[in-house]
Amino acid sequence: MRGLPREPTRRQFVTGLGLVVAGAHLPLGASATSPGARAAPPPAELRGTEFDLSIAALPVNLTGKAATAVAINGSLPGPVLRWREGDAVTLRVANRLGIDTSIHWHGILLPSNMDGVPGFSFHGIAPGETFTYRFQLKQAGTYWYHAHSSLQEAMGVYGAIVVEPREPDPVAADRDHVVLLSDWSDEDPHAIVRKLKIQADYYNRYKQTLGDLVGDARRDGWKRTLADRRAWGAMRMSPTDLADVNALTYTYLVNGTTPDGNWTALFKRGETVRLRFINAAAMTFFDVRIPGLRMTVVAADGQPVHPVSVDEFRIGVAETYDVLVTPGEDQAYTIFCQSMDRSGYARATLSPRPGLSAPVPALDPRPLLTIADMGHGGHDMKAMEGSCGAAMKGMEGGCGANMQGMDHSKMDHSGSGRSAGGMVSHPASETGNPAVDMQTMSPSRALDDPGIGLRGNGRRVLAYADLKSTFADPDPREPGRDLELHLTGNMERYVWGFDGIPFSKAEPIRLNYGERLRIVLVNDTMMEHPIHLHGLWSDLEDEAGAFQLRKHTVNVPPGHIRSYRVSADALGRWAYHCHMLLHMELGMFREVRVE
Ligand SMILES: [Cu+2]
Repeated sequence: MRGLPREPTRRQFVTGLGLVVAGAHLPLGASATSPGARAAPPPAELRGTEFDLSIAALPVNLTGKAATAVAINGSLPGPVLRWREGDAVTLRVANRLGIDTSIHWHGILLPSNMDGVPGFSFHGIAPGETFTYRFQLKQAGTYWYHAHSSLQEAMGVYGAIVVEPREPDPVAADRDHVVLLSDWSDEDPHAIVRKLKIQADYYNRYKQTLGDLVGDARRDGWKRTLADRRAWGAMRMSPTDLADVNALTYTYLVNGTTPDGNWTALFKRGETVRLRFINAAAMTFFDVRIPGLRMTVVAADGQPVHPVSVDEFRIGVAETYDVLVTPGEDQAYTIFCQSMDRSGYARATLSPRPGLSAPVPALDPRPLLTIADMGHGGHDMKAMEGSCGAAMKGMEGGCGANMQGMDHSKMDHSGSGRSAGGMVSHPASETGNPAVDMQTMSPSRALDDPGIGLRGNGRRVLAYADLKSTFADPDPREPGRDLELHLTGNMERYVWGFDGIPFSKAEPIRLNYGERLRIVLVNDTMMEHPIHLHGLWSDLEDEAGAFQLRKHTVNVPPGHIRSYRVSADALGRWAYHCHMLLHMELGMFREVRVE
């Protein structure tokens, strides 16, 4: 058909890159599949208690361009490791690279010297060496593993872990498929870092245009539109900064396969299929749905939850969700995973037979951050008018001056009821600190907010509030103390930290062995930060402060405050960091020492 506003390029076909022209979407049917070579061999599935893994460079071609991945056992992702709860597993990891490497077993409870973080109770694996990991499995569920050395994780060193329960699985399914999502760049991730250091919005080419401005003004009136633009301009930020790196650089993969390659999971009509979603991306959040099917979420981060039926869920970097689907028709269904910034998608197919495909939905409209998202305690656009929820350092004349002419009658400093976090104070280390470019003043505690770009989309979207562990608080002691940490950054300098301090200048966080404490995270930035504590569980609290959900990675959206309980029941030195790989690399990292 010639009716399309713009012909898609081959790269768009292959990579699932969204068309940049607003409103132009190409349904990707079977005819779009190119005969191009598969990028890399698919992962094998390995079972048992003894495993040999080898990390080496691997030539791949994912986008039509030759590139070099770093791969485990010659596949991207590495093999799916199927373990059994209670077993002791032995994993010999051989380094065939010219530089040090490592493997970290994400979400797995184990002794700290088996955790695989170089520098902490482990030296890394030198070139030519083989390191033997050995630990006993104390848990069941869906997890994953990845390198914890330089940026190798972004180059392909990751894979899925499925730990079968010792007792019969309470979740009954006829089939079981791993759906591992990732983001691939032909460009070396170190080059991406260099560009981000020079100009943080290098990869953000979705700047609002004059046309957007006129359109917004028609809709919202010039006064409001210009006030909004002026506020963002004063912040020296862009409301389109939803992802540091987007589909112009990344190709989004399902089990190592491009959208064009159409990874396919089989089913028979009426069967219940368990899909184990793992977000192994370096920098990408995905919004996942399967048009025509409801999904019942049964586990989060490997741990069982009370079943909740949804149309869509957002999966942060490093999170996992297990869902059940029961396809009632003898037809193909698309597993559609659009990037949070709507620049592209990963795509796979659930099908009764190989070779089928279903329509691929259009990308949703690209959401814009509002000033309210930055921490007024509500997420209604009106909440920004006349309010100053987020204070931007360097804003000329302060918030008041910039908000002149705005409607102060709508001022609402109470936020939105129970979800308002109230005013927060900030650590002194943030003051006058060039590594901190903004602070939230009144962060939201809301757990029922599906998140930017998912609100009111007509679908039932999962939120953290929907997820409740099937078990009671595993350590019902009241936390003995609170540890508050602020997630901070400066987008322009592309530096990240806790409390304005990067890892290189920080003291370890010391926990007393056996204590139960509360960690409170305040997001003082405009990006999402999925925070991962190694070695210990993060027991998310509900808005009233009671135990709700056991996780290993807790996402904190912009302008939000979240708290969880931690039992310091494993001695040693543990990594604690944002799982956005480049945020971690550029400072949002701490050592937690349990002693
Ligand atoms: Cu982060």
